[in-house]
Amino acid sequence: MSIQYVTRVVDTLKRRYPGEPEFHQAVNEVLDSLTPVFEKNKEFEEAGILERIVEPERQIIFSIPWVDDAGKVHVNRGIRVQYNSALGPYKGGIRFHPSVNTSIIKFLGFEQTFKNSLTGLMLGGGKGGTDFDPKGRSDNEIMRFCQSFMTELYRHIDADTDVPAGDIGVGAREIGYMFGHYKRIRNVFHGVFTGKGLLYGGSIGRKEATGFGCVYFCNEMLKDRQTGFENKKVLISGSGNVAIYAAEKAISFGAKVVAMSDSGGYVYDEGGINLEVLKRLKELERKRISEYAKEVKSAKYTEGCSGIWSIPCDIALPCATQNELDGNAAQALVKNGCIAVAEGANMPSTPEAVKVFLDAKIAYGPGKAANAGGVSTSGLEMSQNSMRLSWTFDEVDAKLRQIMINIHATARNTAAEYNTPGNLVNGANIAGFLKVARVMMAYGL
Ligand code: NDP
Ligand code: 2IT
Repeated sequence: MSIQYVTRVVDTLKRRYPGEPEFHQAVNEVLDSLTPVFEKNKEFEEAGILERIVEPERQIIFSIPWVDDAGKVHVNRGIRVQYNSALGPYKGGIRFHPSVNTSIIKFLGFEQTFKNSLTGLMLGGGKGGTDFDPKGRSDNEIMRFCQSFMTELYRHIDADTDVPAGDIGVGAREIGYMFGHYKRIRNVFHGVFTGKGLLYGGSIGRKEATGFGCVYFCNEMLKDRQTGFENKKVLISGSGNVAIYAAEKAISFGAKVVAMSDSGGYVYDEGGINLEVLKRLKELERKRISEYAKEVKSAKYTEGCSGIWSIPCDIALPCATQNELDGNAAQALVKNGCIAVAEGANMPSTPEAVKVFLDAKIAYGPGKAANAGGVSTSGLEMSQNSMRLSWTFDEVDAKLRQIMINIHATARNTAAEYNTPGNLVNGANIAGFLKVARVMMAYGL
C-alpha cells in the first residue's frame, strides 16, 4: 500500500535525523502529495525511489575560522548539502544567518531539488550556508569570512558539479568575494557561481529574477480568476533581494504595495511604499526598515514583523523566511479578503497556514513553484557562461516570464490530473517529483 510506503519512509527518516523539525516539515509536505503517485506507479516503490530521494547524496560540514577587525578569532560552521544530481549539477544558494543548521539547509536542499525540476532546466538540487551573522560586520570582515568559507568549499564545487548562488545574507558583495577567492585558488574562470556581478560573468536580470518571477507566477494565478494586479493592495514581508523586486514588479503591474518588513518590524503606508527610498536604505546603506518611517512621514512603523499579516490586503507575498506566516496569520488574511498568496520565500507558511489557504480555496502558490524564477535565471546565467556570451535584459526577462508561465501551467494541470483541481501544492510536488523519479529510474541504481 502506497500510504504505508510513505509512512514507513517518513518514520525512518525521523528516527535517523531527530531534532530536525524544518527538514521533517518539508519532507512531510511533499510526501503528503505523493500517495496517489505511488498508487499509479508501483515501480517507484520497487526501486526504492522515495528512500533514495529523501536522503541527500552528500553532506559536507566544515569549520570556518576567521579574524575580526579587532583581531579576535571566531569559528563558524559551514554546511553544503548536495541533495540530488539526477537532473544536473547540484544547484542552490548559500545562506548566511545565525539560525542556519543542518535541519534548515536540508529542508532548503530538499525543496530545491523539486523546484529545480519544475524549471524545466537541467539542474540538480543543493543548498549551503553558515551560522555566521553578517549584520554589523565591516566589508573587510565579510571578505575574510567569505575567503575562509571558500578555502574549504572550493574542493567540493565546480561549474559541472555544484554551482552555488545567493540566499539570505548573501548578495553580490559576498558572491564577489567567494568567486574571486575560488578563481584565485583553483586558477580557473568558469561559471561555478551564479548571481555574479555583471562585469565578471553575471546575468543581467538575475538580481530581479526571484521577485519578478514571483509576481509573474501570481499574475497567472490571478488570470485564472479573471483578474490581475491592477489597483490591488499588496503586503510583502521582508525587504531584501526577493521582496524589493517583487514590490517593483507588482507596482509596475499597477498594484499598491502598502507594507514591507524586516526581522525587527514593518512599515505601513496606505498611499504605497516609496521603493526608491526603501532601495537606498536597504541596498546601499544596509539600514533597518524603521529608518524608512523616519524619512517618509506618511509611513507608520510597528515593532515585531508578524503583525504585517493583520493588515487588510488583496494579495500577500511572503518574501522573508521559513515559517513566518502561521495559521492565525493565514486566517486573518482570508478574513480580510485576501484572494492570493504567492511565496517568494522558501516555506514561509506553516502547515496550518497552508491548510487555511487551501480550505478557503484562495489562490495559493507554494515557494517551490512561485519563487523558482531565481534559480531559473541562475540556469540562464550558466548557459550564458558556457557560451561565453550574454543576453540582453529583455531576452532574459522574456525567458524568465515564459518559465514562470510554464511552471504555473504544469502545477495547475498536474493538480487537475490527480483530482485536486486548483491545489498547486499537489500539482507542484507531483510534477517536480515525477521528473526526478523518472530520471532516477532511467539510471538504474
Ligand atoms: P535577503 O537577505 O536579501 O533578505 C531577507 C529579508 O528577510 C530581510 O528583510 C530580513 O530581515 C528578512 N528576514 C530574514 N530572516 C528573518 C527572520 N528570521 N524573521 C523575519 N525576517 C527575516 O534574502 P533574500 O531576499 O534573498 O531571501 C528571502 C527569502 O527568499 C528566503 O526564504 C530565501 O530562501 C528565498 N529565496 C531567495 C532567492 C534568491 O534568489 N535570493 C530565490 C528563491 C527563494 P533582516 O534584515 O532584519 O534580517
Ligand atoms: O532558494 C533559491 O532558489 C535560491 N536561493 C536561489 C538558488 C540559485 O541557485 O539561484
